[in-house]
Amino acid sequence: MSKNSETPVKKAAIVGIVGRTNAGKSTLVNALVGEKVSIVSPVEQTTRNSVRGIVADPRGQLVLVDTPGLHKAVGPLGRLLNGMARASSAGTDILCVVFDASHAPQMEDEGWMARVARERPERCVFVLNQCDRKPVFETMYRDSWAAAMRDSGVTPDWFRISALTGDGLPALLDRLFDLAEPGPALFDDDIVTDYPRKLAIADVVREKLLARLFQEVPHEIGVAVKDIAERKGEWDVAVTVYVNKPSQKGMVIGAGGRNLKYARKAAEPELSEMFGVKVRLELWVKVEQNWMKNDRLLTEMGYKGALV
Ligand SMILES: Nc1nc2c(ncn2[C@@H]2O[C@H](COP(=O)(O)OP(=O)(O)OP(=O)(O)O)[C@@H](O)[C@H]2O)c(=O)[nH]1
Ligand SMILES: [Mg+2]
Repeated sequence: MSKNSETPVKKAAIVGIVGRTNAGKSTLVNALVGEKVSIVSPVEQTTRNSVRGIVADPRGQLVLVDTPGLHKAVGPLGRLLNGMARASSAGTDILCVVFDASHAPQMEDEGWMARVARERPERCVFVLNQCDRKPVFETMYRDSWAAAMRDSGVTPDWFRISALTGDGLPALLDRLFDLAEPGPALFDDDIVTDYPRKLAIADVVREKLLARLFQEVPHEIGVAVKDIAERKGEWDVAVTVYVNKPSQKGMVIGAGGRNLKYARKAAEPELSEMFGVKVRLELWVKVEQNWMKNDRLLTEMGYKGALV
């Protein structure tokens, strides 16, 4: 046997992580990467960009593409995000559809099943997430798929996991590497994401604000990093939080500025750790009516066009 044939062939694949909003896609990506690359919250439409997380191990490299979750579209941003969600299955080698198994299947879950049956991706896995919560509606998901698949001929593997506790993740990862084809790594093995730093900082600030805001306001805030002033080992970052209406400005700021203060105090240490420099944030709230229709701002936030 030649020396070459004994060397294990490295594999590579782009894995599209799709599913309904709040299924736990970003939590899963972070758990598989082993580091936080994508923000998480109980609020719908948390993820607003395609965020790539990179898993490198001796078997090769998986590029996990976290995407905005499909939801009942409200307003121009909602429609934009749903468009991104639908487009996200294109250009991937493996499609990984994530369901929240602690709730019965909803319209958006069945929408993904119908899409899989129609588009027949060559490689596809179905992930029942949140199995640490009881009851688990596995049978209902399998029945919905049986109704959707008809004669599509697609037979996805099913996995029961908890992205929160890590249960079931090694088996899922093994399967993803099985499905991956031999090929060169797409990114350096020592990076966990190629997400631009301005967008990453804005997302962490938005995550902290979402933890303090409820109901309609979260969907109407947009966060943009305006400037990063770098000194030796220190970054001063100017951040603008856009709201849609004057009444929302006070809600975002909070009594005596407490929401902004909370967001700053929670985000600064996390960002300092993430980038290995001391990060100081300056947060401003600005009313910009219909910012979600403003192409310049949407581009600045990475929701449209080329990334900043
Ligand atoms: N108990 C439990 N909670 C989970 C699990 N996975 C995610 N969650 C929670 O579910 C909520 C939504 O998680 P995300 O990862 O933000 O969901 P998402 O699918 O990325 O949502 P969008 O970005 O809005 O599409 C968060 O509060 C998570 O902590 C899980 O396996 N078990
Ligand atoms: Mg998400």
